[in-house]
Amino acid sequence: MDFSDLRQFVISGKRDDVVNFVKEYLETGDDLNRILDEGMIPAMREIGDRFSRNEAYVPELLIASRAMQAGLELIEPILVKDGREPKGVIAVGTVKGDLHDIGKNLVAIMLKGAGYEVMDLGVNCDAPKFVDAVDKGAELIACSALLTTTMGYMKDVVEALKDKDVKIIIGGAPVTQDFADEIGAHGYSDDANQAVQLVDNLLGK
Ligand code: B1M
Repeated sequence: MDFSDLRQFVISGKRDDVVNFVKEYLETGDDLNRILDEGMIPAMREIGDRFSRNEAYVPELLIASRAMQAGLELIEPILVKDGREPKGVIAVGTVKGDLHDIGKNLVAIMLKGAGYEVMDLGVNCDAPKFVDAVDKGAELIACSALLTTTMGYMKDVVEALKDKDVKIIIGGAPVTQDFADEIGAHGYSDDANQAVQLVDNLLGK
């Protein structure tokens, strides 16, 4: 299967074409990861690179992300099977000041697909919101940031949770393992699939 058409549809924000491509791909029954890893994720990287070169602007980023989100909505019900006893409760959120949610949504979908109950805290989450999630039963916090200007806030989240019995993992394009170590997070992952393995390990599942 050639994913260049799909990449082009995402880059140019052609939502209906993305939806049709994903529907057709789903009928083949092939590996779902390919549609993400060879199609939609590299397309978002490409539009980001164009933005860096001043060849694309915020509206283009926005329509591309809406097109990708439409594709993700079709994939989610296939990955997520209901009716199982959850393996644990995870709260996912993008930190304060940051509105990027596609990576966070992907992490939420993969965790649900792996059998976790997910509390999706959304974007622009301040530290009290993460604390509240722990008070409501979250055993692990998964924090996302896409901006170098917002990743620092993850330290505030770790600080706010230091007296709680909870694990914290972080991720997002500018985040690294060194940064996770520096702020005292329990783990770091650079993609959504790896995040599931990390969560399994940290919660002993
Ligand atoms: Co923005 N943006 N953006 N943007 N945007 C980036 C991040 C940027 C790198 C683009 C660029 O310059 N090349 C740049 C950041 C530069 C920097 O800080 N170094 C940038 C900028 C500058 C901005 C604005 C400031 C632009 C402006 O207004 N002038 C602004 C900020 C708004 C704000 O948040 N306050 C802005 C706005 C936007 C839109 C709203 C238009 C839109 C977001 C829409 C949305 O999310 N609903 C947008 C987009 C789409 C992007 C790019 C193009 C794509 C991001 C994306 O969705 N990627 C991005 C360029 C890029 O990343 N190369 C860019 C696909 C997604 C699947 O990948 O989120 O990285 P990602 O998730 C990955 C991993 O990181 C990991 O798993 C996923 C893969 O499996 N992961 C985790 C993510 N979170 C995790 C959490 C975990 C574990 C793994 O658990 C702990």
